[in-house]
Amino acid sequence: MYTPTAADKFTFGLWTVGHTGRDPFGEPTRAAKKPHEIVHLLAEVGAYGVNFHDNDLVPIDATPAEKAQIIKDFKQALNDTGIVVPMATTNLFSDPTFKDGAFTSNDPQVRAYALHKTMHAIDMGVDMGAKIYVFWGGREGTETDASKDPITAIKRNREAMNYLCEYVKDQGYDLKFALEAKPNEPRGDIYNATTGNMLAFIETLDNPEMVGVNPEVAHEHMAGLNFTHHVAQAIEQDKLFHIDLNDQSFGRYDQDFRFAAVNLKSAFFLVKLLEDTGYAGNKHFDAHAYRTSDYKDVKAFARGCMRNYLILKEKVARWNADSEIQALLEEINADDGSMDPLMGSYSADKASALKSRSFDRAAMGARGLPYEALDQLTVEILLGVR
Ligand code: GLT
Ligand code: MN
Ligand code: MN
Repeated sequence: MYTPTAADKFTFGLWTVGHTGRDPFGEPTRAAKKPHEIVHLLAEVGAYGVNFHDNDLVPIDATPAEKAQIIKDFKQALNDTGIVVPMATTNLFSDPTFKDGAFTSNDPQVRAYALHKTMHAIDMGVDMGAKIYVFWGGREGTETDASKDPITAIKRNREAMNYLCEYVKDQGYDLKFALEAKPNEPRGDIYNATTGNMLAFIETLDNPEMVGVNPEVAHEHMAGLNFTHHVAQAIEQDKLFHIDLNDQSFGRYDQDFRFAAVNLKSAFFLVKLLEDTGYAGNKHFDAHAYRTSDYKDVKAFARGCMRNYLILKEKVARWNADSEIQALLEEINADDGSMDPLMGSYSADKASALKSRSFDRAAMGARGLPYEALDQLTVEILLGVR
C-alpha cells in the first residue's frame, strides 16, 4: 500500500542520497558514490527519477574525455534501471567564482560566466530529458548591503532570467524554469527570500509563462512561515512547476531532514493540498540522511521520505472521507446565499445596497466555531486512532 510507483513521480537529486555527510564543521562520513551508482541506489529504493546540478554529474574541471565517460555511464544506468531525469539545475554556488553571487555579482565577468555555465548546463539537462530547470540562487545575496544595491540586484536577476528564457526559446527546448527561494544560508541574506517574492518577481519577466516556482519546505520554515500557504498561492497562480519536499525545525539552519520527520501536521496539510488540487508534477525530496548514517541507513532515509508521503496521502483520504469531519466542514461553510446579491463582482447598485444594509455584529461575533473539535479529529487521524 505504501510502495512507491512511477505514477507518484518521486525524485531525488544526485546531491541528496549522494550526500556524504560533510557539513561546515566536519569531513564526510560516507564514501562518495559515482552518479551511475546513485542511479542504481535510487532504483533499488523505488524512486522514479533523478535530478542533478551540472557539477553533480560532471565535475567543473573534468576533461572532455572524462565528461564523455561519465555521461556514458550515467545514461547506461538510466537505461538499465528505467530511472528518468525530470529536472536539472546549475551549480552557481560552490566555486569561489560565485562567492559574491552569479547573476547578481558585481563583476560583469562573473555574471557572463554564470550565463555561459547555465546555457551549457541547460543543454546537458535537456539532453538527459529534463523538462524543468531549477534556479536556486544560493549566493545571490549579501552579508553587507554596502556591497550591492538591492535594486540593481533585482534588475540583474531579471536580465539573466530574460536572457535564459530567450536562449531556451531559441533552441526550441521544451523546458520551463522553476525558481527556488531561501531566506539565508549560505549568504547572510538571499534576494527574493520567499516563494511569495519569487511569484511577484516572475510577473516582471519578459516570458512569465515559462517561469514558475520550486518551493522547499525547509526554506519557508527557516523564515518561520507557513509553507502550505505559499504553495497554495503558487498553485492558485498556476505556478507550482516543481516542489522540494523535506522537513525542518523552525528557526534552525537548513536541515534538509527526511520528509515529515519533524512537523507531521504541516506535512499532512501540505500533502492534502497537493492531493486535493491534483498536483501532477514531480515530488522531489531535497533532503539528505543524517551525518550518522551509512548507506544502508541512507536507503532507509530515502524509503522513509516516499513512505511518509504515501502514508500521509492515505491519511488525507481518510480525513476527506470522515463523516464527522465532513459534517463539521458543512457547518463551518454554511451559506444560505442571502449575501450573494451584495458581493462578488462589483456594481454600483450592489455597493449602495450593501452600504445601506444593517448587520447584527453581536450575533456574528457570538457564533461558535468548532475548530478545536475539527483539529482534534485531524490529530486523531494522524495519531492513527481514527
Ligand atoms: C542545494 C540547496 C537546495 C536546492 C538545490 C538546487 S542545491 O542543496 O540547498 O535547496 O534545491 O540548486
Ligand atoms: Mn534546503
Ligand atoms: Mn531545494
